[in-house]
Amino acid sequence: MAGTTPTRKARNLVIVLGDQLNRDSAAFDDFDRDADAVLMMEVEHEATYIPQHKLRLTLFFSAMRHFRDALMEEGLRVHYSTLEDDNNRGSFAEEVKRWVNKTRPEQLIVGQPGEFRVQETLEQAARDTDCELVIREDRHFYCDLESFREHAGKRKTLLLETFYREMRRRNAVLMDDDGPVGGRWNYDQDNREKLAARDAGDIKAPRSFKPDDITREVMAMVERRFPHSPGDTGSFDYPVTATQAGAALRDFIKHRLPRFGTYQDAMVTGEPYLYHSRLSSAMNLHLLDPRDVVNAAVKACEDGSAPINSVEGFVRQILGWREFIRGVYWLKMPGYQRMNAFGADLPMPAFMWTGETEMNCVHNSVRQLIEHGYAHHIQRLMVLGLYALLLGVDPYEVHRWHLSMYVDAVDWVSLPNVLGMSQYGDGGVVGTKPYAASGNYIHRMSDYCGDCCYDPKRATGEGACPFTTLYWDFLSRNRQKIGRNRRMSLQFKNLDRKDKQERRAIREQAAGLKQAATSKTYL
Ligand code: FAD
Ligand code: DLZ
Ligand code: SF4
Repeated sequence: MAGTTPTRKARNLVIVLGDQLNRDSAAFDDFDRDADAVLMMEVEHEATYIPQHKLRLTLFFSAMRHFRDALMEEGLRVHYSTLEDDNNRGSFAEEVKRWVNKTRPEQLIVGQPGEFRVQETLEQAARDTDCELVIREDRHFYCDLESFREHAGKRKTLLLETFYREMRRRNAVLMDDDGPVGGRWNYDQDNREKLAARDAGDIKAPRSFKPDDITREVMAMVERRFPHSPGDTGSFDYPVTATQAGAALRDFIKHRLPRFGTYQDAMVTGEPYLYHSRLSSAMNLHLLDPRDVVNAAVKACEDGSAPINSVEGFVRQILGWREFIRGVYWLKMPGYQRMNAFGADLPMPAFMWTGETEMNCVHNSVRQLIEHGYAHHIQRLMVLGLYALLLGVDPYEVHRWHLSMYVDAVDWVSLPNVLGMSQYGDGGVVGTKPYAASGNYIHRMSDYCGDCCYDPKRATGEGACPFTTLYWDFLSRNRQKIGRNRRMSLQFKNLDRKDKQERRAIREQAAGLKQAATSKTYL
C-alpha cells in the first residue's frame, strides 16, 4: 500500500509526528473513520535543520511509512506527504497550512510533541490558519507532565532516586507490599564489572531486521537526497514496526537481560551492544510501549530467568531515568536549552564527526556511531560526553551534534541527557555533580587504553592522555563553581596535591589540546 487517501473535508485532522507511531495514542481517542483524517508529513526541514545521520533519516521515514500503511489497512483516512511529493512545501508549518486549506477541519489534534520547537511551530500554524489545535497528553509515558510538576513542586532539588522510588510504588513495579523486591532499591554497587574482550565475543547481538521494500526505497531516497549526511544506509537493521520492536524486546529479555546489570558500564572495542537492549529508538518512536518492556523484564525476574540486579538496573533506566528526563525537559523548557553553567563556548571538534583522532576510545566510539548510529550509555557519558565536557564545548552544540549522530535522539531525551547529565550545563538539575573523570576511568572500564598511543595515567609531557590533562585543567578552571560540591571533595583534594609547577604544565598542555582540537570543525 502507498500514498495518501483522496482528499475531502475532515471534521478532525489528527497530526501524527514521526516519533508518535502508536495506535493507542490519545490523539486517536474518539477518532471517527467517516469524519476524521490523519495527517503525516515527511518534511525536508526536519532532515536538514541540522545534519542528520542517514540511519536516523531511514529509521524515521521507514517507520512512518509502515505506520501509514497499517492505518490505511485498518481503513483510516490518511493524508501523507512524502519527501518527494512535488507539492510538499518542506516544513511542518507550511504542510499543516496546505492540508488545512485542503481539508478544512474543525480541529487539529496532536499528541504532545517530543520537541518544544515542533509544538511551537504547530501552535503558530494553527493560529495562521485560524484552526483550533488540541494537544493531548502523551500516554506513552508512565508519568504525565502534571504529576511530574507536582513532584517537582514539593521539592527544592530534583533527585532521580526519590522520583524512581515514587514511580516504583505508584506503579507497583518490583514491589513486595511496601518494600522493594529483594530488599534493596538499588543494585548499582553490583553493576560495575569490566568485561574481557574474549567474553564479549560470545554475547548474542540484538535482533537485526533486514530492510523490506519500503525500507529499501527509503534508503535509496536518503542516499540520493542527503549524500553528505553522516553514515551510510547500508548497515540499517533497526525495527521499523511494532511487530519487529516486540521481537527485539523478546530477544533482549532472553539473551542479554540476565547479564545486563553486571556489565552495564563495560566498554569493549568493536562490540557496540554487549548486554544492552538497543530498544531506545523503538521506544522513542513509540513502536514499543515502556510498560511492555518493564513488565517483560519483571516477569523474567519472577520466573527466575534473570537476576534482580539486572532487572532492577534495567527497570531503573526506563521507569526511572527515562521518565525523569522527560519530566525535566517539559518542566524547564524553553529556558533549559540556553543553560550553560560553566560558560563553555568551544565548537565541537571535527573528529567528533569523523572519528579521525589518535585517542583510541574516541576513535572507536565515533566510528561505531557512524556505523550504527548507536553508542551505549557509558560511551556517551564517559567517553564522548566526557571529552566535550573536559574540553569546554558549548553544551547546546554538544546536544545538536548528538541529535545529528544518534538514531534514538529526540529533543526531549537528548537535551537533558546531554546538556544536563553529561555537560552539567544545567548546573545540577539532572545530576548532583559533573561526570568529570580522567583517562583512568576509561582504562578501568574498557580495553581502549591498551591499544592507544597515550597513557591514561599521565597528565603532562609526551604521551599524556588528553582526558587526564583536561580533567585536571577542568577542575582547576571550574573550582569557583564546583569546588564546594561535597561530592567532589576527594577530586579537589587530589588536585591540591599537585604543586604549582605541575599545575602550570597541565594548564599549558590543556591550552595546546584545546587549540589543536578546535582548529578544525565540521560544520
Ligand atoms: P539500555 O542500556 O539497554 O537501557 C534500556 C533503556 O533505558 C533505553 O533503551 C532507554 O530507553 C532507557 N534509558 C536508559 N538511560 C536513559 C536516560 N538517561 N534517559 C532516557 N532513557 C534512558 N537515550 C535516548 O533514548 N535518546 C537520547 O538521545 C539519549 N541521549 C543520551 C545522551 C547522553 C550524553 C547520555 C549519557 C545518555 C543518553 N541517552 C539517550 C540515554 C541512554 O544512553 C540511551 O537510552 C541508551 O544508551 C540506549 O541504548 P539501549 O536501548 O541499548 O539502552
Ligand atoms: C527526526 C525527524 C525527521 C528526520 N523527519 C521527520 C519528518 O519528516 N516528519 C516528522 O513528523 N518527524 C520527523 N522527525 C522527527 C521530528 O524532527 C521531531 O523530533 C518530532 O516531530 C517531535 O515530536
Ligand atoms: Fe582514551 Fe586516554 Fe585511554 Fe587513549 S589513553 S584510550 S585517550 S582514555
